[in-house]
Amino acid sequence: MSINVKQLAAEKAVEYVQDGMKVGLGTGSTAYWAIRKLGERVSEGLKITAVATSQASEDQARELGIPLVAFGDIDSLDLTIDGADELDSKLQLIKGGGGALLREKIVASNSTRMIVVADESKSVATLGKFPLPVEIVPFAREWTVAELATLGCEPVLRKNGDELYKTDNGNYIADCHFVAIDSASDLALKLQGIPGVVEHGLFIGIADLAIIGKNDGSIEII
Ligand code: ABF
Repeated sequence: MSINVKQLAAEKAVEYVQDGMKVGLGTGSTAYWAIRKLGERVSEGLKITAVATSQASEDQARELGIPLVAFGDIDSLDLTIDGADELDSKLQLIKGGGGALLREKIVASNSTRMIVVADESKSVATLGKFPLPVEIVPFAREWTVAELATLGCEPVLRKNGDELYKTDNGNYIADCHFVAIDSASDLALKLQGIPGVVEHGLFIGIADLAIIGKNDGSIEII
């Protein structure tokens, strides 16, 4: 039987959750396993409250009986567990492949600690092979896409069938093909300077720990 490395990493991360914590629930197929394990621990008596980063995670948590609160009803979170599309050795991340980057960044930034959970294919020397998701305002989409292209990437508006993909916040996503990002922090500053950009998928200085499930069944912690 092959090992589920996403599950391995996610379940290790859930060991960091303690009674009384306010927990941010990530999105995606790795965060799914963390939420599942949390649900198990809640059914065994763990007392937590949680904030979800997407409708999908909220639905899963509700089904498992994890007590949920709205982000606006709490001051801050203790711990967020979330996946990533790419991560490097400095714990810089690309996120947003699942489309939930804005809420993910808000929740992670308001958490005392963020743990990234991933399988080893996500770990890279240089970020950028995975197209960087950038959430943009529909009103200015052509102009914003043209501005993104001046940063040296090929932006492609994400689609859902024949329609443009809409985030949980009603915005569009431009997937920016860079190939390699030399300085993630410089790029983050440039992206923040484009008015039509709502948020981008570079997470810099946000993650505190990465738990990586490896194909040989071991776990690497960065
Ligand atoms: C979310 O889910 C993301 O920000 C990232 O896009 C994605 C990772 O997905 P998976 O764990 O399914 O590979 O965490």
